[in-house]
Formats: sequence, C-alpha cells, structure tokens
Amino acid sequence: MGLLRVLSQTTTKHRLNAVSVLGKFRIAQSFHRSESTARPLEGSYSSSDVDDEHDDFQALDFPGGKVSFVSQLKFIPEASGSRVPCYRVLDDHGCAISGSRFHQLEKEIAVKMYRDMVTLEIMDTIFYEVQRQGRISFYLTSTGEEAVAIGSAAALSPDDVIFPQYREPGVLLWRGFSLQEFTNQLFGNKEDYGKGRQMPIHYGSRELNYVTISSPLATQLPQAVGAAYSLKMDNKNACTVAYMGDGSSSEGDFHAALNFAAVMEAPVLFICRNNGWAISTHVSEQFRSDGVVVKGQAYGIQSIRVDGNDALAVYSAIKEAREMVVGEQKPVLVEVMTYRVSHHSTSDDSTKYRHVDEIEHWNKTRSPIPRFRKWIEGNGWWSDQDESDLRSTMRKQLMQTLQEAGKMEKPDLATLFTDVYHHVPSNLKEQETSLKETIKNHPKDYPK
Ligand SMILES: Cc1ncc(C[n+]2csc(CCOP(=O)(O)OP(=O)(O)O)c2C)c(N)n1
Ligand SMILES: [Mg+2]
Repeated sequence: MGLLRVLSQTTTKHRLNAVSVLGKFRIAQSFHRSESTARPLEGSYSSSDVDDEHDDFQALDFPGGKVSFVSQLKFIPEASGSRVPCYRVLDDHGCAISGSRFHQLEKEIAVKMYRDMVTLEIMDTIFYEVQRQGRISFYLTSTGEEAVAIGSAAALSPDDVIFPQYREPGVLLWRGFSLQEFTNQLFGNKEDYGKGRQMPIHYGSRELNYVTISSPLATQLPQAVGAAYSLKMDNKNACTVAYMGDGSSSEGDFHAALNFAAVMEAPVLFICRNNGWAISTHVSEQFRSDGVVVKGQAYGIQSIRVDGNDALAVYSAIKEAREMVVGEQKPVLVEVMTYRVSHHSTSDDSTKYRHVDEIEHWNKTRSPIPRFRKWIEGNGWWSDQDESDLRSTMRKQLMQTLQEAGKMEKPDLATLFTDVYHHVPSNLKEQETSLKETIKNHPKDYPK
C-alpha cells in the first residue's frame, strides 16, 4: 500500500463468525468450552469481539471459505460507531496540513488544474445565464465541485475510459474538449457530435475516451465494469473510471456494478461524488450507512473517503487509487465528500428544500477554488495578474464561441432517424414522413 490508507476488503484478518449456539452447531461449542463458561445472551458484536472471541479450532469450510465459530449470540452492529474519516491535505486556508502525505504536483500540472477549475466556473456562470435567456433548453453547473472533476482528471491517464454521470464536464475540459465543442453540444447544432439528439450537457467524445452521458442514473456503472473487463482481457495498461453521485449509489445498478467488479476483478475506479443531495432528497433520506465508502468493503472492494473540496487530496487519492486499479487489476471505490452549491439544474429551485445559509456557507467558506489558489500562490506559481488575465481571456473566448454556435445550422432532420439501425425500420420511416408533414404545416413553430 502506498501513501494513503485505504479500507481493506475484509474487516479483520478473519471473516465474521457464524453464531454457533444456534441449532446443530451447539455440539461443536461444548467440545471446546465447558458449559460453566456459558454466558447470558447480550448485545451485539463490536469489532473487538469479532477478533477476540472466535474459535479458530472450530472453524468450518463453508462454501466460500473457512468460518470460525463463536459462542455468543450477538449481531453485527449496524454501524461501527465512528464514521470513516476523510483524507485531506489542505486546510480551509489552503495550507498543507503539517505531516500530511500527498503526491507532489509539478508546477505545470498544478497551474493547469487551477486554470481549468476557474474556466469551469466561468463556463457555468455564462452558460447558466444563456439558459435563463432561453437560448438553450437546459443546463447544470459543477459549482462547489470543481475540484472533484479536475483533481481526478489530472491524476488519470488519457487512455483511461471515462463513464461520467453529468456533473463531470471538468474531466472533458481537462482532456482538451474545446469551449466551442462544449457550446456546440449545448446548442445542438450541426457540429454537435450527438447531432442534437441529446439534452444539453450530455457531452461525449470518442477521441477523448469520454463515453456519452446517459440520462438514466447509474446505467454507466455496469457498463464501466464490462468495459474494464474487456481492457483486462486485452492486457491494456488502462482502466475505466465510473463517476456517479450519491443518488446513483441508491440505484440497483450501483450494487450490481460493485459486486460484478469485485468478483470479476475488473480494473474499474468508482468515484462517487457525495454532495449531500439527489435533487431534493438529502443523503439522510437515502441511506442509513456511513455514506457510500463502507459499501465498497461490503462488496470486497478497497475504498477511501476523500475531501472533495481539496483539489490536492483528490489528486493524490485518485493517483494512488488508479495505480492500485491498474497494477492490481482490481476495482477501487473513492467516496468524495463535497456539497452541491448550485441548484440541481436549471429546472430546480433548491431554496425550496434547503436553507440559503447552508448554501452560502459552502459557497463562501468551503469553495475548492480559492483554497487551491492559496496553495499555488504560496508556491509562487500564481499571481493577481495571472488571475485577472485568465478570467478576462476565458470570458472573451466563451462569448466568441456562443456567437459561433448560435450562427451554425441545426443538424439535418434526417439524422434524427439514423445511427441506431443499419436498415431504418418501417415504423421509423413512417415517423419521419409524419414529422416532415408536421413541420411543413406549422412553419411558425419550426423555423428554418
Ligand atoms: C433512473 C433515474 N431515476 C431518476 C432520475 C431523475 N434524476 C435525475 S438527476 C437525479 C438526482 C441524482 O443525484 P446524484 O446522483 O446525487 O447526483 P447530483 O445531481 O447530486 O450530482 C434524479 C433523481 C433519473 N435521471 N434516472
Ligand atoms: Mg448528489
């Protein structure tokens, strides 16, 4: 194991013990312990009980491995008592915490990380306004979560195949998707790789190994496992990276994916952004477990919890996790703790279900951008002048791309019906004819 402590797959050196006093196993108990040592039934196991009171001599080869017996009738508790701690490097003021261990970043990478986080912030501000002006139909921002996407993307190899949710455009940005490419997708114009058939923000890029986003939550997770297994069969020096929100971890596909990945030893890195909310559903209404990280261990997957608002911690943890995934050819789960500062999307008003003070607190005092800026400034890698140059250049470039995207033609109507079937079936042909007639009869509703 390298720099960071990752939860290992099994809780102790032994499996949790079967309750031996039940039924047919009683006989085994009396073999080892006299009846006088029998104690009244009480409580449930603590982790130390599991270590101390099991009986190695009375272990049995059950299907799946040896399990030792124990004479107490105790249940495993629903929680370990203390929450899994969160790995971080930078304190709230952007200073490296004394004694913290992290992967040292080269200046070039650190500055690009910062530049991309700021660019993402500017994109979000402008695109959000563009949606409010009615020029695009939908948008959602990464506000408050910039370090998750950028910090993780910086730690991956370009050969790693990304299976994103929808709040990770930062990964695409890091990989070189241009502002014009983003804008073309949002406008659904002729240059959009999806030919205008997807909602805005459903980006994808074959060239950048970024699988097009699917709206139904968590569908990307089993797909990422299958793709990882195929990389393994081809002996590729790469993994797949499956991003998800806490809400997606409540889907059945999440559980199927983790189990499948563990059993098949698929080289997939699961990154769960636990940002507190799945639209209006708070995490406390989603699960009783200690977040998502503990679910990795339940499936036999090494896992770690990381401060998602600390770009350096995210970078270090993902770098290490990725090395484990590719080196050991096994999955790893990283739970990144953060907060969704923005409304869920332009279709949501989050002040209806959470306090403005809570949002403001995270926005003002926990934002990952000024925190990382202080660290690179402390290294002498960034100045006020760099900051204002970057912000004004990016704003200008974005305004330019908006103009270009707005001028471009829409995709040809016929492409709405292609790319799925080799031979377009008769029902789709009928729909195409009917659509053309509707457009012809309602020219005002369908301007050219
Ligand atoms: C299978 C499915 N159920 C419901 C939805 C509607 N939906 C879209 S986003 C969302 C919340 C997801 O929350 P989370 O995974 O935590 O991501 P976050 O928005 O917080 O980044 C829901 C319920 C959906 N798209 N797919
Ligand atoms: Mg969420």
